[in-house]
Amino acid sequence: MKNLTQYGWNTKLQQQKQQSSFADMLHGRVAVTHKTCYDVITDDGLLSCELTGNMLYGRETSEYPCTGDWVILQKIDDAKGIILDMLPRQKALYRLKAGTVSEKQAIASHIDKAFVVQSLDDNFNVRRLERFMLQLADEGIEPLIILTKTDLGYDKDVVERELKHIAYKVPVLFTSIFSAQSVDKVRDCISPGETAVFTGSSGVGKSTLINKLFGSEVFETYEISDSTGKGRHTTTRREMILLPNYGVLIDTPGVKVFGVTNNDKDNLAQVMNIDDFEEKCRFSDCKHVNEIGCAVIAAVRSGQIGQEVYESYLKLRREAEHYSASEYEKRKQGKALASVIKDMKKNMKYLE
Ligand SMILES: Nc1nc2c(ncn2[C@@H]2O[C@H](COP(=O)(O)OP(=O)(O)O)[C@@H](O)[C@H]2O)c(=O)[nH]1
Ligand SMILES: [Mg+2]
Ligand SMILES: [Zn+2]
Repeated sequence: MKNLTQYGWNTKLQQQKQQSSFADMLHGRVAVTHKTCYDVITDDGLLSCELTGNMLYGRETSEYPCTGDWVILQKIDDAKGIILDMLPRQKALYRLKAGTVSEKQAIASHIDKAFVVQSLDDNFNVRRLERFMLQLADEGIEPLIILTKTDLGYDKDVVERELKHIAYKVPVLFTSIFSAQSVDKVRDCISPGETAVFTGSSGVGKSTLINKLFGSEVFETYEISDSTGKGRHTTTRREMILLPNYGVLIDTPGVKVFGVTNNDKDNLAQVMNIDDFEEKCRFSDCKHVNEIGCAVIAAVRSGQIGQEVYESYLKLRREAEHYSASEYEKRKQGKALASVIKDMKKNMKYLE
C-alpha cells in the first residue's frame, strides 16, 4: 500500500476533494502521462486510467490532466480505472504547443520546486534561464539552477558574470556525476512531501542526475549515438518517482525553450532584477524606453544593469504582451461563439 502523503497529499488537497461531486471516490496522483491514458498512483496501487467523456470534452488542451495532477477516479479492476474529476491545478509548468503563440500544454503540476538544468559544455544560456525563471515566478514555483558537467571544464568568470542578475535571488548549484558531494547538495534541497521537477534541454544530464540522487537506475538516460546523433529509444517511461525521505521527483522530457505564457510585469522586473530601479522612475507607468526620469535607462547607462539584460527584458515584455493580446482575442472569440450558441438554443425553444 502506498502512502499518498509521501506523494504530497495534504489537508488542503483533501478539502478540495470534498468540493467535488465525486468526493467519496478514490484519489490519486498522475505518475505518467501517455497519449490517451494515465498511470495513477493510488492507495490501491498503480492504475492505468482513461478519462470519462465529461473530462475529455469541452476542455482546452492545457486543461487535460498532466503528470503531477491529483485526480479522482473509479477503480475498474486491479490494474485499471477511470478518471472522473481533477482537483484544481496549481503551480504547473506549461509549454507552448509547437507552432502556436498562445496554446499551452501542461507538462507537470503541483510543483514546489523546479531545478532548471543546463550543462556547462555548450548548453549554458542565460537568456534561456531567464525564460524559465519568468515562468516559474508566474506560477509561484521556487526556482533553483543546476549547472551540470563541471568535469568537462568551463569558464567560471564568464558564467558568474552572466548569471549575476539571476543568482542574486536564485540558488545556483554546480554538479558533476563524478562528484558525489555535488549530488548530495542537490538532494539536500528536497524535503519530504515536496515535489521537485527537473527541467531543461535533453542531453544536459537530468536523468543521470536523478539516478544518482536515487542511487540506482530509475530513469533511462539518453546516450547519443555517434553514428546517427540520435538517442536510444526508451521502453518503459517513468516520469515521477518517490525519493524516500526526501520528496517526489518529476523528470520532464527535453524542453528547450518555454514560451512566455503570462503577462505579469512585476514578475518580469523581479526576475530580471530591475525592480529596485523601476521603483525610482519618475512615472509609475514608465515603460523604460525613452521616458524622462527613467531610472532603469539611467542604470543601463551607468552599467548597473547590463545592456544584454535590458534588451532581454524588453524582448520578454514584448512577448508577454503578444501572448496576452492573443489570449484576449481567443477569449473574445470564445465569448462570441457562446452567444451564438445561446441564440441558437433560444431559437430552437421557439420552434419547439
Ligand atoms: N561528463 C559528464 N557527463 C554527464 C554528466 N551528467 C550527464 N552526463 C552525460 O550526458 C548525457 C546525457 O545525460 P541524460 O541524463 O540522459 O540527459 P537528459 O536528457 O537531460 O536526461 C549522458 O551521456 C550522460 O552520461 C556529468 O556530470 N559529466
Ligand atoms: Mg532524460
Ligand atoms: Zn523607467
